[in-house]
Amino acid sequence: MNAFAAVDLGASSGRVVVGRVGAGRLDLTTAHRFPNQPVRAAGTLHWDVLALHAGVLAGLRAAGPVDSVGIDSWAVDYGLVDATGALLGNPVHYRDARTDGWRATAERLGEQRLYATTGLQQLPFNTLYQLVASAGTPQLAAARHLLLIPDLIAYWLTGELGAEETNASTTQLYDVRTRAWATELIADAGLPAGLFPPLRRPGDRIGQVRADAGLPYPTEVVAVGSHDTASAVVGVPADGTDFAYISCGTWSLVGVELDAPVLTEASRLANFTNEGGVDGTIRYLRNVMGLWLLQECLREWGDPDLEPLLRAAEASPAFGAVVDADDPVFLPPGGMPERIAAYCRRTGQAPPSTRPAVLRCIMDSLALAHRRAVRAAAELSGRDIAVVHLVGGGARNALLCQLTADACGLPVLAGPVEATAVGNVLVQARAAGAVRGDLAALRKLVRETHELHRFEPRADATAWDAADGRLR
Ligand code: LFR
Repeated sequence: MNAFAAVDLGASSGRVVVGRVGAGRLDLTTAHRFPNQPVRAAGTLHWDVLALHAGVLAGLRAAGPVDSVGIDSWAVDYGLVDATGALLGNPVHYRDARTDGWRATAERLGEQRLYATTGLQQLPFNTLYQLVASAGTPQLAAARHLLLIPDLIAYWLTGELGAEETNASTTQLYDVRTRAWATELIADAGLPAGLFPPLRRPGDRIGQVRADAGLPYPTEVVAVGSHDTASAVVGVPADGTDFAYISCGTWSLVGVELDAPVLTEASRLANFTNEGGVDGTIRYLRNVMGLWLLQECLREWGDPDLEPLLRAAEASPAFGAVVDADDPVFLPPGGMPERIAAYCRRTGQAPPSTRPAVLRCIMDSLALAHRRAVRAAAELSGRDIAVVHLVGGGARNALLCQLTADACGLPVLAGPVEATAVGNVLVQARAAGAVRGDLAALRKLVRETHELHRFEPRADATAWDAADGRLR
């Protein structure tokens, strides 16, 4: 069997997973897992990217001989390198407040023009707004190449510069119609055109791993859907096209897979994004705040055991309080239980008074946000949806899966938890000839090799309608 290493960097941890692929076989084992701890220094929230790279190298050593390595991570963030290839400072975390003034940039460049060109949702942390926020700094002046996080790790491993296009499509500097860098927009934003390296596609060979990486075996790096959500969507075990997906981890990415972008005014106003998927597909989706709300509460409470808390949340009354999970007040780190309470007070609701009640509020609110996004995706794209696939860490959370089925009024098929690593491995395996076929064929292999959990909607639609009404 062929073996492939998937490097998957997430907002709270990274992992190196080895996928063994053969006829009808797809086995994953985690070789190494390491924390990803953002660091605030001099008022700026950074990624500790050298610690991440050290974790990647340790993981690749632990993985043993592999045919190739594929790298994915969260989107939008980048490192800048100078003419000698040296990294200019630590990459800044997308949750840093430096982009708070993003609206002025959007207005200057024109919101409609931005959407018509890039098809991207407005998120304060889009690469465009991060770069504009750093205009005039010596760092930007010295920069020769912008490397998105997976491209930076690939550069360190191989010495090759490039920009993988699923992730490039999240920058708001990429033209979704021509599938190339949006050169006019880049110029109008006052950014140097030369900063953006040539694009590469999932499945492209990037290069041999350098000897000084110290791996005890020779291997090469192959481009995958380097935006983690692009890899996760490959790993969605859907049969046919009438499905929505929720890639549920720190974020919930909720949407459908399309052949062409939806660039209508209604779509722009609904803040739906058209991100590039593997094989030229479009990931038409919305960012929902996701398990971040839960993770931040747990962090604040000193990381108690989640299972008993979730059981207590399940037993707590439904709809005690609900929040709009998409409200930007929930974006920055810190003080999450208090921010939820403040939101409730502001909207005339009694704040949840126990930890299980806070968790229940989060679960109900996330399920409601999932419902709104699934329905809007169907409406705006004209796609019929018969089933919702929920993949990623959230697939372990039976309460959230059940509430999502109830709220959407659709069956939820949960799993795989490791959809991102699955998608990363499958794109490498196909490039190596170990599996063949289109996304449908890859997904068939995922269905055949992974157990899924099915959640049927329970008939209480009116209660969800009422809760939704409370938020409007
Ligand atoms: C999920 C994700 C989302 C992106 C967010 C920030 O991990 O990649 O798709 O919007 O992180 O980069």
